[in-house]
Formats: sequence, C-alpha cells, structure tokens
Amino acid sequence: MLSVNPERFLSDLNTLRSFGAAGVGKGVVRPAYSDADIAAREWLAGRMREAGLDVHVDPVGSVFGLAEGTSLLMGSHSDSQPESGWLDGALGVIAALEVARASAEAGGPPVSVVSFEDEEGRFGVTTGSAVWSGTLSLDKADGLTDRDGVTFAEARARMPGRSEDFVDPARFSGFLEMHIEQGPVLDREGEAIGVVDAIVGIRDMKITMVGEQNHAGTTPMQGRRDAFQALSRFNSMLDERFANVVTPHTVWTIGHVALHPNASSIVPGKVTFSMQWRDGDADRLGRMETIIRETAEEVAQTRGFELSYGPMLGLDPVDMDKRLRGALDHAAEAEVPGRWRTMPSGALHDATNVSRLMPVAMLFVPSIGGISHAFGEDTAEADLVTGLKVLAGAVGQLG
Ligand code: HGY
Ligand code: MN
Ligand code: MN
Repeated sequence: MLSVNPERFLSDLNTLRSFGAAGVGKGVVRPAYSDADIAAREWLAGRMREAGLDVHVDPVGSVFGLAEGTSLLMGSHSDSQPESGWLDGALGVIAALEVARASAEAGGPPVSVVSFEDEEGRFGVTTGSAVWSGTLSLDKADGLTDRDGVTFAEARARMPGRSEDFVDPARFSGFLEMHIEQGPVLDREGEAIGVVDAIVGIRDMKITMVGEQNHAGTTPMQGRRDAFQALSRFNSMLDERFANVVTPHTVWTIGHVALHPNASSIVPGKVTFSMQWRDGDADRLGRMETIIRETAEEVAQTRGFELSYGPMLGLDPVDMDKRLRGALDHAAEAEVPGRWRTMPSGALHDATNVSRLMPVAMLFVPSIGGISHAFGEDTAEADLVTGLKVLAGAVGQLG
C-alpha cells in the first residue's frame, strides 16, 4: 500500500492554480501556450525533478517526468479552457505527481507523470496526446489555427526546452488518469468515486457561410443575405432533423461564433462557427455529420451563401482496459465501500488517445453541482483526497 501525503498534494494543487488564477472563486485562465501555461509547465518540470523524475518536454510541449525503466504512466493536462476551473486536468497531473513521489519513497512500483499540451483544444481536440498517439500527424497539427488565426506551429514554438523527440510509449505498461467528473451524477447521488468504463466520441469542425454585407437601414428584408439569419435557420433546422437520430445522451454545441463585421448597423456578411457533437456510438456520429452537411447546404442554397468547412477533427469512442479498471474497482471498494459506481465519460480526455498505445483506465471524483468549464468548478477537499487514495491503492495493486 502506497502512503500518499494529502497536504503535499493539496499544496501543489493550489500552487498550480496560482498560474493564471482569474475570475471569481477558484477560476483559472491558462490556455495552451499562454504565458501562464508555459510558466506552470516550467514549475511542474521543477517539481518532477525534485521527485527524482527525468524531465522530457516533447516537440509539442507535453511535459513528461520519467521514472527509470518500465513504468506506469499517470497524468492529464495543465492547460485550460479560455474560462476554466482549477481542477480540470490539473487534478490528474498533481495526483499523478503525488503518487509518483509516494512510489519513489516506497521503492516502487515506478510511476512516470505527464501533463499533455492543448488537451482543451485551442487548436484541435486533445492536440498534444493526439499527436503523441499518432491520431493526428504533427504536420497536420501544425497547420491548425486557433480562433485568432495563430497556427499550432507558431504557438508550440513558444514553449522553451522542447526536445526534438517524442517519448517512446513502449517504456510504459499502462496509463491511469484521474479527473473530476464534470457532470452531476456523483454529486447528486452522494457518491465519492466513478470508475470509467468508456469515453464518448466527438466530432468538431468549423463552418463558414458568406452572404452579403450591407447597410442595416436601407437594405430591404426581402433579399438580404444575412449571415446571422443563415446560422439561426441552420440551428433550428438541425435540432428538428436530429430528433430522429439522437438519444438522450447525445449532445451537440455551437460554442463559438464569429460574426463579421459584428456591428449593429451592418447586415452581417459572414459567419464562422464551431459545430461540435458527441456520442458513445461512432455510427451515430457519422449519421449526424451527414445531417449537418445536408442542412448547411440547404440553408446556403436557399439564399445563395458560399459555404465552406474547416478540417474535420474527432476521436472515436473507446473502452477502458478491464485489468486496470479492476484495480480501480478494488481500490474504490476498499476506500469507500458502496459509495462508488461504474460510469461512462461524456467529456473527452487524453486517455482516449493514449488507449491507442497502451491499456488505459480513468477515475472520477464528484464535481460540485456538476459545474465545469466555468470559474465555479470545484470539488470538496475530502473527495479530492479520497480520489488520490483510490488512485494510489490501484497503483499499489498493479505493482
Ligand atoms: O471538451 C472536453 O471534453 C475536454 O474537457 N477537453
Ligand atoms: Mn480535462
Ligand atoms: Mn476540459
């Protein structure tokens, strides 16, 4: 049984929060390759070195703390959404660091730690681990742009100390990622732990419609080619057409809209928006894509809009490894008997990509009120520590 140090763990978690602390409560703004993200990664590399790990920053800025020989890899990401809480990703990284320290103090089993870069998709979808796993080529990633037109290649060049080489995945026997649930189930049911059985799939692309920019006072309603009206029509038609295809667990989101030129007295001539959809069934994701494209084309044709699509990004649904899951099940039952459950993940995680390389499993702790990707995200300290102990318990068994 590994003996973790909850005070050291909570202290490091709070220090990580200080990089990019913002907004109300425990909010954080630390998007990939921002000054706060880079500073946090440099701090993390120092903590890894102090833990006796060999630091390797890969070509995209994912930071590894490597134990000698074959080891279990643990971690998550330390970049954030444009507005975020303090635990999304950070929890998994700092819990991994604490387990690695406890393991080194106990003389094994060897544990390596990672913080993947751009999990939150400033440029793509879980970009750092997608490149490491071969889901996305570095070449293709380099051409991706953020919403201000900065390329991934330009952004990753900002990260100091990068190696030219990627870490060889063959040195790891498996991957464990601890995370907040980011949904309401555990909190509502009064449970302490979720052991993940599967992670949903995702598709994500940008859509652009170009109509005609004109004067908002003199242009008759009849005949306008208003890009906002096109988006509005597309959104209503899509909701109706999805009705026959989706389940209560399917989700879709238009989360970012850039309307041009975005002024009250101008009929907008152009809109670019993000279209994202998620489901546990890859076939359903494909059927939804067909509906999206047909609907966009119909809207565009009706009023003569030019229609174009950005790169189609996505990850398929994946199952967690049974042996690693079993270790988490046993550790959860030992720590919180009857207060844990098996559950799917509706959020994406680096574990999806890593599952192409090695067995993976994931552990959730409750999110208060089910809030995440918002400044209000939080988890009770006692639940954070319970999660850490379950993680350490599982590692102790696997070693
Ligand atoms: O969007 C997601 O599910 C993840 O937090 N990147
Ligand atoms: Mn996350
Ligand atoms: Mn997230």
